[in-house]
Amino acid sequence: MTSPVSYELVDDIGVISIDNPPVNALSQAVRQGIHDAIAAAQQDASKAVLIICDGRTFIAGADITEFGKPPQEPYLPDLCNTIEDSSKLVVAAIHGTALGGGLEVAMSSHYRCAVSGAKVGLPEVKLGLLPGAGGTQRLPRLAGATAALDIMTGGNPIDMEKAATLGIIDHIADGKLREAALAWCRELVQKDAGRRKTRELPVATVADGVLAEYRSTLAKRARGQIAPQKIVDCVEAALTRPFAEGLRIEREKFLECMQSPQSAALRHMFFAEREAAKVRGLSKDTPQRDVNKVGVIGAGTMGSGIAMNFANAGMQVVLLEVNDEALGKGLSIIDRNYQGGVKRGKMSAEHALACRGRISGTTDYESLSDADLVIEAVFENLEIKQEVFATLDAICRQGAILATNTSYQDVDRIAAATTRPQDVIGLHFFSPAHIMKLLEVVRASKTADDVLATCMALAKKIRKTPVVSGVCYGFIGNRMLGHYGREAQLCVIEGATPEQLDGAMEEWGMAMGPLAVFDLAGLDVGYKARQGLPESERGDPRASRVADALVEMNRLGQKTGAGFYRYDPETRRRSSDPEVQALIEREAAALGVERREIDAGEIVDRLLFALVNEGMNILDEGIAQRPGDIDVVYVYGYGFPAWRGGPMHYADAVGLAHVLERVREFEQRFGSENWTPAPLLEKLVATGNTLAEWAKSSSK
Ligand code: 3H9
Repeated sequence: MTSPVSYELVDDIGVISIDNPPVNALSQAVRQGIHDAIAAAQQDASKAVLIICDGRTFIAGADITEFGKPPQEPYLPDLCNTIEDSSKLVVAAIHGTALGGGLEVAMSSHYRCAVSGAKVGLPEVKLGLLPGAGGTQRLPRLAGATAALDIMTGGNPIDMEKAATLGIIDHIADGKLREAALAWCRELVQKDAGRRKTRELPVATVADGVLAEYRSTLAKRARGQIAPQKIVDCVEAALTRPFAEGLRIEREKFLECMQSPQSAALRHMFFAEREAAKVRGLSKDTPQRDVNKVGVIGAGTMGSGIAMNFANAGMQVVLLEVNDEALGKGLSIIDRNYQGGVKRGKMSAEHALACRGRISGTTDYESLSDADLVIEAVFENLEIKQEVFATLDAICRQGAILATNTSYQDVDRIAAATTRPQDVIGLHFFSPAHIMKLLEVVRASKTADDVLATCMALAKKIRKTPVVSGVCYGFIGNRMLGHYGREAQLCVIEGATPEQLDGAMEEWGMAMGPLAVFDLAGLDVGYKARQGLPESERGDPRASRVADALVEMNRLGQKTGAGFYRYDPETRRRSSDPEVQALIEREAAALGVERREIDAGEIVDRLLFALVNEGMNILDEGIAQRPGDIDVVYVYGYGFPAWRGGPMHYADAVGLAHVLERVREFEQRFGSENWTPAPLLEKLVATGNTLAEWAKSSSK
């Protein structure tokens, strides 16, 4: 097998080139190749050594696919020390993204140059890890402890301007990187620049209390996560101990992180997100339709947010409403959102203006006749949606993609209102649509392959994380949520207060408890959805008693200042409300429920295993392609903590046998209406398989 690393002498510079697509990850072969090339350079006529990469990027990190397997020599921390100890001067030349182990290799080099568009970062924290090849010790020496903490605990890459200011990059290369870097190497040799070992640089001390303050901020910002706190421990070691001792501490903490369930969950999410973008049975070279002009029907909160996504990605958008007043309201929502983005520093005023300039409004369907994609975001009512699609069928050009943003309705029935069901698809955005990352792409029974392929690619263009769902009531996310929400509300009827209920879920890691989420979304949304269903399909009638009563009292949630909680009009802080407690107790009495203490363990298990059990049914029916897709839906759309890995990974992590045991116990206690073990769960437990194993075998 040929090595992904080559070494050659270009005059008096030894050039180490790495070519390991797609992102030049530091696999064993790459590490070995660099190791051998550095060894060769010690013996030859080179005066300096250049490390450079082919393809789209400098090394983007350790090879994540090797994690969890027995480690193979040469180990990355040793390789970094070998580079730093080289008797020949070593220069790293960066393009694309030098991330994780990639930046650690660069920081072990004696000098670093980069093209101006490159980025550097230490994103290990996003995998539940810390930089484990000297990064926690070298970065504080180059950039100072505070900047290093920001970079390592945030995990986001920084641009060259910042990297150069912080002293991470020494030289910005103009023109072609290879030539420019070679020229700079020669300049360094001529100047007799000498080997500048990062490990020998002093670390500037920080004021008393800085680390303690950092720890307490992280305890809130990264609640429940272990890696960020361990990064602070390592920086403390960099500040107070000799380099070698710091490296030893880093190694110890890195291994603790690597073995943690949190890192396993986050690594699972990394691959699940990328896997979700792939549609089984759809070949990579499925043709795609051109989408330049987008129509959005309905300028409510949802439609306005949807329009912004496409404008932000450079497409022309026409927003349609029934009358000028509604249209004006929608356009002012958009103006406010852009102003908010500029105020929060998310985009420049010029960029916001350019994006806003791509959105125009209309009340005339004819304006959509030349659109390449039209997304309907009107009222959640099947008949109204069918009418809209019949109109679109009459007006839109042949080949236009007709999408519905419905959260619940049957996309096949919507498609049947047209003469071109092959062009119809569901694009389910999550509120606020210009911010939330998730996009459920609903493949109806007649959706054409090129329509699906186009929408998956388009999702990436508008910076969403797409997940394909089949057609069913609520698709993946909301169908499962129905079960989670039911258990939440039943726990409240049976004895938990709203604060206990939400507190238990937030303590476990959810961004927000379910009742607070209902209040945020508006209690009228669920109310209307329930009213739209025949009584036989509304689920356990006891569950929604309190929510229905709240809506009837015009307590619709945050928008009316009160729902399950009261909200401070200024800060939106929630507080408990004795009136709600009295209502809950009245409803419980009316249902003949004797209220009892419910502990956090029961709350968490009932809510999460209700999700998991329904997730199993969704997999069995082929609504979701794989368990990881469901996890992506929950992490990106429902505030599920990524470090728990999504509900399906969580089920594997606690053990499917345990999940089944609890589901059976709940079936006995609460009845089989709500708690029938999913056949797939029973099957997997009977065969002793995990969901991950099942997913692997069913993808073959
Ligand atoms: C680390 O370095 C630890 C060290 O401190 C210490 C060690 C001792 N490994 O994202 P994309 C695959 S931890 C293996 O779609 P983009 C990815 O799965 C690491 N595979 O492209 C996908 O495969 P497929 C720290 C990797 O252009 C393909 O490459 N580094 C790795 O949108 C394309 O990926 C990171 O955490 C990897 N490291 O974005 C960086 N990275 O085509 C992680 C990617 O089969 N990577 N793949 O689905 C990224 O953030 C993005 O991939 C990157 C490119 C920004 C580089």
